[in-house]
Amino acid sequence: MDAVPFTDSTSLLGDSGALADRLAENGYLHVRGLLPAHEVTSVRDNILTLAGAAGWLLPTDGPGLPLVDRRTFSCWPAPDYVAVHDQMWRDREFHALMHAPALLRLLSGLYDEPVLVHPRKVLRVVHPWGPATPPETGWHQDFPGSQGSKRQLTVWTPLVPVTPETGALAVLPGSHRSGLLPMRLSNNAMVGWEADADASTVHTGPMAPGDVVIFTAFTVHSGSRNAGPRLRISADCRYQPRSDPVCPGSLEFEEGNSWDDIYRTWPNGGQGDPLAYYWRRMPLTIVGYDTSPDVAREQAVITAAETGDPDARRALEMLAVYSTDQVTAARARALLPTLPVKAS
Ligand SMILES: O=C(O)CCC(=O)C(=O)O
Repeated sequence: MDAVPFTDSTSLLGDSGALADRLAENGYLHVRGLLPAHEVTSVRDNILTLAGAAGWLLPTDGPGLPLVDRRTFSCWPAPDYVAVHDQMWRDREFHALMHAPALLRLLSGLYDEPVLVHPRKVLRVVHPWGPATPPETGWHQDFPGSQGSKRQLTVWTPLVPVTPETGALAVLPGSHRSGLLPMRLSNNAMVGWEADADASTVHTGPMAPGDVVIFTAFTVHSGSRNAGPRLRISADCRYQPRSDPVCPGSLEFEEGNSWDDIYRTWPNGGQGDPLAYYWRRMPLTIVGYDTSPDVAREQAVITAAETGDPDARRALEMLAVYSTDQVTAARARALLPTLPVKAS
C-alpha cells in the first residue's frame, strides 16, 4: 500500500468552481483550519471532562492531553461505553460545530444551493488499540448506509491532533468515479464487510483540530487504528443539497434515543434554539430507505457461514447481535461455533 499525503485544497477556499473540480477529480477535499479552533477545543474539553468522570483517563497536571487509563478500557458496543458516549453525543456545542458558518459556506458554494445538515451526526471516541478492540471501520462508501441524496458529502474532522500514531481518516483517491462498488466479507472491518476496492494508493496524513476532509458518498474511506496512548476524538457529519431526497434514518431515531430527550439537556431545554428540530421546519423530500441490499447481505453471510467461509466470522457476529430479523439472528448464533477460524 502506497500512503500519500492528502492533496491540500486550503488555497482554493473562496473559489467554489475550483473546489468542485478538485472534488470531482479526487473524491475529497482536505482543507486546513476551516473550523474555529476555540470551538473545537471547547467541544474536545467537554468530551474529555465526561471521559475523565467515567474513569477513562489518568490524572494529568501537564499541558498535554491526558493519557488513557488502560485498566478501564472500554469500547463500542459495551453498555458502559455506550452510556458515556451517549452523554458526550448530546453536547450542544458538538452539534453546533458541524454547522460552522465557514463550512456551510463552502458546502453551499459547492452545491450552489442551501445545504441540509443531517442532524444525526457522528462522534467517534476511539480508545488506544488493545486485544478487545473491534476492527477498524474498514474500506467503505457511505451511500449504502444512508441512501437518499447521491450528492451527499461527509465532513470528517479531528477534535484532537491526529498523527500516524493516533491513526486518522484515509481515503482512496478517485474511488468515487467507479460509483457504487460491490462489497466483500472481511474480518478486518467493523461491520464484517468492506468495499471491493483497489487500496494500493491511499491518501491520508496528520490533521490538526479545525482541519476537515470532505468526501463524496461514493469515496471509499476508512479510519485507521489508534496505536497511541490517548483517545482519538473525531466528528463526522453528512450534508446534502436541501432539494435532494433524504431518508428518515438521517434525521430521526428509530429506537432508543429521542430528540426531545436530547434537547432537554440543552440550555433552556432547547426552547427557541435554532439547532433544535431545524430540519422539521424545512420543506424536505423524505424517501424510504431500501432495506433489500441489507437483507441480501444478511443472507449472503448466512450462506457463506453455512459453507464454512472463515471470512464470514465478523459479519456473522454482527448479525447474531444486531439483525432485526430474529430468525436470521438465531441462525447466526447457531452457526458461529461451527465456523472455522481463519489462520492469520
Ligand atoms: O473515523 C473513522 O474511523 C471512519 C470515519 C468514517 O467512516 C466516516 O466518516 O464515514
